[in-house]
Amino acid sequence: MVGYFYDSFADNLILKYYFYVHKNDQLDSIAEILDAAAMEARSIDQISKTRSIDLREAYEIQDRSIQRRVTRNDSIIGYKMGFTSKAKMEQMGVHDIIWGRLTASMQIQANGNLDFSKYIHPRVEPEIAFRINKDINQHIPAENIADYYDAVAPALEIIDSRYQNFSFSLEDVVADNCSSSGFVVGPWHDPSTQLQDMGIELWIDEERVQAGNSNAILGNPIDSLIEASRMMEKYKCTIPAGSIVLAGAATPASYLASGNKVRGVWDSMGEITFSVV
Ligand code: OOG
Ligand code: MG
Repeated sequence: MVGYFYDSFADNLILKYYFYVHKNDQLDSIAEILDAAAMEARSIDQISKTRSIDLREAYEIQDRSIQRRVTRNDSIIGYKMGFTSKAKMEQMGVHDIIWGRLTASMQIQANGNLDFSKYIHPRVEPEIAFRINKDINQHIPAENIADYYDAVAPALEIIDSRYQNFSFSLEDVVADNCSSSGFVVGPWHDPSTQLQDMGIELWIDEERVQAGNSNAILGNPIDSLIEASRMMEKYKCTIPAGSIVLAGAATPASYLASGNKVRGVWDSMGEITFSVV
């Protein structure tokens, strides 16, 4: 009897170890596939069509795929929130707040150029950025959140899902670093800038393609930073002082084409432009 219990206990451990090693290898290989797709600007099938991954595993894949860039001398300089507005949730059919990482090589200078050949099917969306001045690794209550950033700025995010047709499940998009592939930050403003009820427009060439209001971002863009802090606690991560945090788009995203001149306009924070070349 004792032997039987011992044996089944040992078998169980071996089985658990086997699944652990196997899962670990699987997460690594998905991270490698997503990293290669991003680097080669090549779309791939949705992961969820052939493999079942849960949300924690999706964040683990995201972490590992971004770490692959870091080993190639890129560095994480910020974080992005996604699906913080109804406009975005409805456009993409995903209804949970997500977060991803921004690396130095993803940054495009204001008035600079975006090289279209490095993207698959890029879209642009208007956002608001926070500059963090104190590590965030736990849920920060609303009354203290102002202690954690020292500037705010208008920002544009370039998203470029690595999945065909920009279609994905929640787990797929998280594994794919929440589609993030570029961002432009405009001039930094005083942290006391009123972020609520700010009109935001997106222009491509001579056409106004999106018009919205900052209240679309969770009712108040600051709430997106609070959400980011909650995520950091949940996933045991830290947003270090000095990081940029993007609050999420206030409007749906618009597709880019070679030759486009893109302009975002924020009431009381000015404009950002870039060109697609
Ligand atoms: C996912 C990223 C969502 C936002 O601002 O809501 C996002 C996507 O739309 O592909 O960045
Ligand atoms: Mg975004």
